[in-house]
Amino acid sequence: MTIPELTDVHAAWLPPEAFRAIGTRRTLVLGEGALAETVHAEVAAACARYGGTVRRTGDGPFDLVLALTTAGPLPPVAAAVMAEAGPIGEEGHVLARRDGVTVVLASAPAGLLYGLFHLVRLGEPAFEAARPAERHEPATRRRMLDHWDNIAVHPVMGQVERGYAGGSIFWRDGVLRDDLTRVRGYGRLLAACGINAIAINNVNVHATEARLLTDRLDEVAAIAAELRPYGIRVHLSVTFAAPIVLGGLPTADPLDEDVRRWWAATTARVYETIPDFGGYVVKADSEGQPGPFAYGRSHADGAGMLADALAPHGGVVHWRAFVYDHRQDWRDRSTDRARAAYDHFAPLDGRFGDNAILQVKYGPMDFQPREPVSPVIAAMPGTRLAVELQVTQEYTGQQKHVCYLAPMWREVLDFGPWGPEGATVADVATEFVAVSNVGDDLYWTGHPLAQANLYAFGRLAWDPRLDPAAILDEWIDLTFAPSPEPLRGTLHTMMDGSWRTYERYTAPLGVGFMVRPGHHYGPDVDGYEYTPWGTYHFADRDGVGVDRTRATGTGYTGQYPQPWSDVYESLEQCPDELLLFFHHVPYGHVLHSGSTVIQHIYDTHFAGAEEVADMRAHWDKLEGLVDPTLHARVKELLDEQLRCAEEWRDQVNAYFFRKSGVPDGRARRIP
Ligand code: GCW
Repeated sequence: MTIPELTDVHAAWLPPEAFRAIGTRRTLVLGEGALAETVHAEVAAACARYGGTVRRTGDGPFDLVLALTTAGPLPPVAAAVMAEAGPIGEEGHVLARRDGVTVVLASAPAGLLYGLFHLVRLGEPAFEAARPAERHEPATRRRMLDHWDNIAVHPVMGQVERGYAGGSIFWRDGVLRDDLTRVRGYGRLLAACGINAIAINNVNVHATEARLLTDRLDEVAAIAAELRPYGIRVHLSVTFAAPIVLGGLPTADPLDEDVRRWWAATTARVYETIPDFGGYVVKADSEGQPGPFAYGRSHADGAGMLADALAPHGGVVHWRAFVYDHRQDWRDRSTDRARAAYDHFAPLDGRFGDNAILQVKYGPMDFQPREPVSPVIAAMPGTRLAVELQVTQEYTGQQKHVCYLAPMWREVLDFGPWGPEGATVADVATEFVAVSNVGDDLYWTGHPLAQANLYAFGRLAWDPRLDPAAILDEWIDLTFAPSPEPLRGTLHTMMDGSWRTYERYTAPLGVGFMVRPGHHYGPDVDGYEYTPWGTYHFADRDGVGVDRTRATGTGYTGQYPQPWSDVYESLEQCPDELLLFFHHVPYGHVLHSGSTVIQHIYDTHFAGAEEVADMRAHWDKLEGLVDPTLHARVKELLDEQLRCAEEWRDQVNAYFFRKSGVPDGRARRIP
């Protein structure tokens, strides 16, 4: 096992400096297994740089002991910690410091690896005061990223669908990259924030990519080999039509015996090649992808067939709930895209097996900067649910805009589907999945500050109760180590509120979209208004918003349990930030904030653009305090963010001024 030396890419949150505290110590690594070897190699590399020592046996003295509880005679200090700690879960670890020795104990090698990265996050304080034994365990077993990478460059979507960070780290122009060192480095970054699974290819599975399941399986195996030393299992997006397009069968009917046999045999071959393969991801009957509806079968039938093929090998299927009519008639006011996932899936609760996981986007539409939480999450108590987030910034500035998303995810995770006192989304979700924002870019994520979103997703997937502001500081401290002031505080100020800033200058009050069709960047208020996509705002001279009430609208509010069903139904109670998602209101409607809807639109759009100007001014002050290339990249992107925010401001304000004829109460210039 060698630590990947990446010279042509930014170190992200693992610069050498992050290992200084460990690299200057005398360390004992006790335990066997591939991931224990990784831990040893990491410590050895840090010691080679900073002058410390690492041993696999002996009496010490040691400053740091990283040990498996099964590793035979533990040094007395570690044995004492073990007695205090009690049982430790498979990926968990216990951290303590006593008698001048820092001890990390785990019952399995994966726990040791996460314990090591915990020390990296702590830095020097891990070796200072005594600490009682603290136990750290992930909240969920699987913490997963989905890549929407293609093998062959797609004529419209490119190498990575909704990718804003260059090409794919796996494939280039139709072939697997020769040098996969960066994939290994990626695995290392992911392990350091707690992620342990990746689906490597796009859920829209095109002809070339379909073959990863069969004759291109060696490519999947090669990627898996790079990620394995960091405890990451590989999953594959497969096409539901695989028995036809790869197997030559006349049907893909999930209840057909030949089809079922084909999947069983094909899956067995996958496991012969990749014994720790994670499983399949499926987008079926969605945006043109094939699925069980063609055979009059349900999504439970489809998922069940794949779950059965995977079960003997310990694999899982992630079945996406993103199923809706993308060819709707905009004149038809009865069809509501927001209703679709619930209408399709809620009746199937209890029909997905133990190794089938229903993967639900956090909102009912499509990764907008503001949506209510999907009602599917409350509706399927008998189903394993993965809540899907989007780290790639499709609708949140495409990695040209600073938009730190963890505060939005915090709101989603804290939402109580049965009311503020009850269980939260974080309690209900079996696991968290997010669409990755990584490509072959120098900074991994295009915008260097977009790395924070990837890091924060991993940390929240590990512990969904973490505070986004604390995660942000953790990320800043690691990435810009030693991050002196004013660097630390300035970055925090720029990023912490950036999602709300983004919300202010884009679509108002939860109505969503208003983006340019197709690529989804920049404003176009009516861009989707007369299209088949089901994403409308219904603005006219009198008002704006979508009536989703039971009384007079699409009835979507009825998909929520109480109290939300009534809260969202009620014009008086509906929270301001979601008002236009649920109600069509006159421009003069007065919000809880005291402002009218039209004045709110003007005020937030002026404020949002001003906040971006402030952000840019803050960044200018950091010149000379961060790497000049990174500074220049962010500066250039902030110029673009400001240009774009002003364009949003002016288009949205002008649009609503022209529709409503209501002037700005503060008489600012609206073009
Ligand atoms: O947000 C939409 C994107 C599509 C994507 C789809 C999905 C992969 O615009 O590009 O397809 O969601 O989640 O399947």
